[in-house]
Amino acid sequence: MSMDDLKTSRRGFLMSSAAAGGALLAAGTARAEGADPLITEVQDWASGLGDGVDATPYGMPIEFEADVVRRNVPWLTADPISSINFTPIHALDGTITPQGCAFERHHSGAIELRKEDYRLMINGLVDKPLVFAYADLERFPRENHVYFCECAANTGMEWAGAQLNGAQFTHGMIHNMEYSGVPLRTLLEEAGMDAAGDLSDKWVYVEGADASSNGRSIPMEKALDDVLVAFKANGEALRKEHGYPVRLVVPGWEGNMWVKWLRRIEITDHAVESREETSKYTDTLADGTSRKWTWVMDAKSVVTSPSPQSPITHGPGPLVITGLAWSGHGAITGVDVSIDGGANWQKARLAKPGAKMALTRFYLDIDWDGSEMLLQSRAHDETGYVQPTKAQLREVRGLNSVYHNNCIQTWHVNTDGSAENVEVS
Ligand SMILES: Nc1nc2c(c(=O)[nH]1)N[C@H]1C(S)=C(S)[C@@H](COP(=O)(O)O)O[C@H]1N2
Ligand SMILES: [Mo]
Repeated sequence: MSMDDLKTSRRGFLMSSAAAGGALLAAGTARAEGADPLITEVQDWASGLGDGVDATPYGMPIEFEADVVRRNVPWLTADPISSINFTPIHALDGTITPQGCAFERHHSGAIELRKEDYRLMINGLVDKPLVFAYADLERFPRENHVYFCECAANTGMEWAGAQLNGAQFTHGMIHNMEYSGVPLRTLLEEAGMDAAGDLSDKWVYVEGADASSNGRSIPMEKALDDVLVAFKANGEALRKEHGYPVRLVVPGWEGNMWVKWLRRIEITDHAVESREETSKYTDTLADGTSRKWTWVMDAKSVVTSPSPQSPITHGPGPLVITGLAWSGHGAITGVDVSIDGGANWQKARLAKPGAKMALTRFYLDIDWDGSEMLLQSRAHDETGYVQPTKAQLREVRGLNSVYHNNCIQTWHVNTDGSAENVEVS
């Protein structure tokens, strides 16, 4: 058999098997009717050599994925130092956020702090004030946990109406990582808490080494429960922008309490009422009074695709609808998806059973008829709580709020597959 014969017969085999693939991939089948050079021709990448193993000692995503990056909305803040950027949730799948595209929120910029220069002080109502060097922290028994971190301002621009056109911008102040660290409880016990007496009315005040210090008061009950002093995320050292070398992880509670570049922990008999827990991160109600101590992030979800930055690029037929759900009160137990603006709901498939205070990935696999959709998702958590509509939230909270907006999001999907942010309240 000549080389040409071989090529012809191979091509024949591939084409017929592609055709046998059948209805599911209609567009692919149509293309296979002509000779597809990607199948029939020897390609450059198959006729030379690739990079050697030493080309990239620490790998970056391939250039074709250059779009999957954090993005800033410049008009939101006066400058990029005290600012926020957003995780490209519209382009990710699964639940773990790679550190390199996990949102950042700084009040005075991301500082560079060497492990050698790192000190963590525990003082206040302790038996013996202590200072830990980084290497000291590594000698305490460690735990691993996956948790989401959501800024309380996530979705905050959407109170008055549909505002930012993309899931990255409406819901991207969130990341979800596997942390390795020492329970805060262990370090507090090392310092001794007899001096504090009755712990039930005590607090810990935590602050960072950056100029903003971002001080927050945490009730002792939470401090002794599941708070972690973390130094690794997704297996590797924290990135500078996420608090290298050590940050606080406060599961289920608003991102502001997750103090980065953690410098000091003070046991107190009162809440400090710092800037970050009075003039900021409180919710002004309709009557002008404010809610405070709104620590827990309520259950929430969003369809990440299709969405404005992730339009449908194929015609009618099989369509994967997917998104994320989470709750600061525990595990997600279910997610409903509506394609008609909340008139009818279908149960989505959870990729894995919900885990406490961690992102849950959901899918709804539909046969799209090509007509317009008003896409929504609605989360349920283990407490029985159901994610509210925008109207329900406004009824309780009024229109003055910024933080803690966990309402149902709507994407209007057009017949051409493009999508936009709309309000269905
Ligand atoms: N020291 C310090 N910790 C901080 C902040 C800060 O500016 N300085 N920002 C807080 C806020 S408002 C949020 S939402 C989270 C964001 O964490 P990230 O930058 O890892 O996404 O960190 C919190 N911890
Ligand atoms: Mo935040």
